[in-house]
Amino acid sequence: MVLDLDACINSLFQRQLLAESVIKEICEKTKELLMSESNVVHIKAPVTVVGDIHGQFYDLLEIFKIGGYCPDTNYLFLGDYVDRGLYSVETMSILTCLKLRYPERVQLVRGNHESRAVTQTYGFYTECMKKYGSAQVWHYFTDLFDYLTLSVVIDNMIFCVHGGLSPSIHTIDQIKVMDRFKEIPHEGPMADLVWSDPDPGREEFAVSPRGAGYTFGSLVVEKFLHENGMDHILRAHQLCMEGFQVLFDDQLSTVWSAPNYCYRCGNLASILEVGVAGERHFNVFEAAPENERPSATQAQRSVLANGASAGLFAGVGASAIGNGANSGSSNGSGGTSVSSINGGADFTQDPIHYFL
Ligand SMILES: [Mn+2]
Repeated sequence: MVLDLDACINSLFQRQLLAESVIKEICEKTKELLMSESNVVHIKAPVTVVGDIHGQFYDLLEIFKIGGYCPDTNYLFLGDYVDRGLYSVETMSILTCLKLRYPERVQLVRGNHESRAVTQTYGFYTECMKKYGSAQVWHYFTDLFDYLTLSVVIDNMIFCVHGGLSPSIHTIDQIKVMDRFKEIPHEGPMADLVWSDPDPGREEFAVSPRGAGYTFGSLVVEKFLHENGMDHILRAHQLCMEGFQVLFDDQLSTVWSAPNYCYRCGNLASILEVGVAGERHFNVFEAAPENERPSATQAQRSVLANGASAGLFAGVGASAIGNGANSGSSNGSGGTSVSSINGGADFTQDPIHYFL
């Protein structure tokens, strides 16, 4: 059977899951596509930049409503597509389809949650088990994660990454020669790119309270931009109550795209529109109204609609709906990995860890 990506995208927009065999094929094809991408993908403005989504699929649909649909709007997603929210599967499915359908117009950067260890603890693994009855879909997507690029440069001016800078990376050329096709290591330059955070109270690098990556200050940012001939760093990874934050005399921005994070933080979200002249505009938005009642009725409707839709349906009910935002903290091995990433702290005691 020929893969009909437009049909897949349509059914996802109608809140219907794809069949496991379809996800397998999409992931295999997308891996091939990503394999040829550099660790630093160069793109041109205009582009709309999206920060953390964390499985908040209804809010992602809102983003397309606000920012425009593909391929009319070019998108750069900065990672953390999965975990925390109730719809990581739908979120990853639609983003993967869009990347495969419009490879030049959609860029997907890897976040620290695009990892086997982290997704076993923070929801994605459990969600895959609930929605498909096996871990296959989780395997397809987490294998795909190993191929996601690490950074994007817009018009040779704006360096974009999920987390931030690394004490062992001085030039963008150094990123280009890294071996990225693997699980995110616990330390080293690849870990730093997805885990680090800016610290406006400092000038240099310091140990990160996350237990992975570093915090970095004003001098680090200035030096990196100067040495690489760039004028801005754009990243995600940190909850911003106003949806975004601009630091270091307009040299670094954080964009956060999960409104009312975990369905309870009460924060705003934003997408950042970068114009052809390099101008930056944060488009701020609130949580989508659909989030208020992700009811069992809704899940049932989705199952019924799926049953009649030409074999795209997964065959297992969308039963993760209504199970609470943090469904996945029970996996022993995942918990151990993440605890060690976090310097031994037992984050599983706290239902929401804003640090991750
Ligand atoms: Mn993150």
